[in-house]
Amino acid sequence: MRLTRPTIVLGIAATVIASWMVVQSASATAAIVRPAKAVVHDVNGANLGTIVIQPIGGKLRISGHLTGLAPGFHGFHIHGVGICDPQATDATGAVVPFASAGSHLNPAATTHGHHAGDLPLLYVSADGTTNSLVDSDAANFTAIFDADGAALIIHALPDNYANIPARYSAGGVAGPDTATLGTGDSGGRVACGVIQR
Ligand SMILES: [Cu+2]
Ligand SMILES: [Zn+2]
Repeated sequence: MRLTRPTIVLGIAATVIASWMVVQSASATAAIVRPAKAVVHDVNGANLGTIVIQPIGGKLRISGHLTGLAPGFHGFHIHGVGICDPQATDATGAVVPFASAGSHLNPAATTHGHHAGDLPLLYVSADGTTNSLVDSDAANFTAIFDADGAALIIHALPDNYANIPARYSAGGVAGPDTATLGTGDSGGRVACGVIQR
């Protein structure tokens, strides 16, 4: 068949429209992944603020403003269970606030400092406020929104990310011990927020 000029023009137009429709449907799919959020409470139930978790370009942007925290540096992690119970108990029955949130989010079974849930320290000013903004490519919504969910936890103490040089060891223990490798010695859990869609 001999193609006329109008047929070729129409063919090109149809191709352009089809390409445009593919782009439109791809952006519509991306728009379905809405931000998650965590409303953070302290052990007394006071609302300290909200952290938003937004997927951007294959990373999670974790941002928010919190108040009512003790000044200084605090360990800050995503923990692997979405339960923030200030009256949670350990195996001995002792109350350990927010122990219900489990350990650091860690689907790849690595050591602390490499957990998917490990985040940079929160720095809290003398007025008890902090603005946090971090882009993480270690965590993702698949791990966060698994069957038992996940929670953001703020600790009482700074996190050392298991970065204990071997020269600090004593008594034949080389470098960080199991507690350091598990949690970075960031102490008790002072605030918690369940991550929700
Ligand atoms: Cu933690
Ligand atoms: Zn960790």
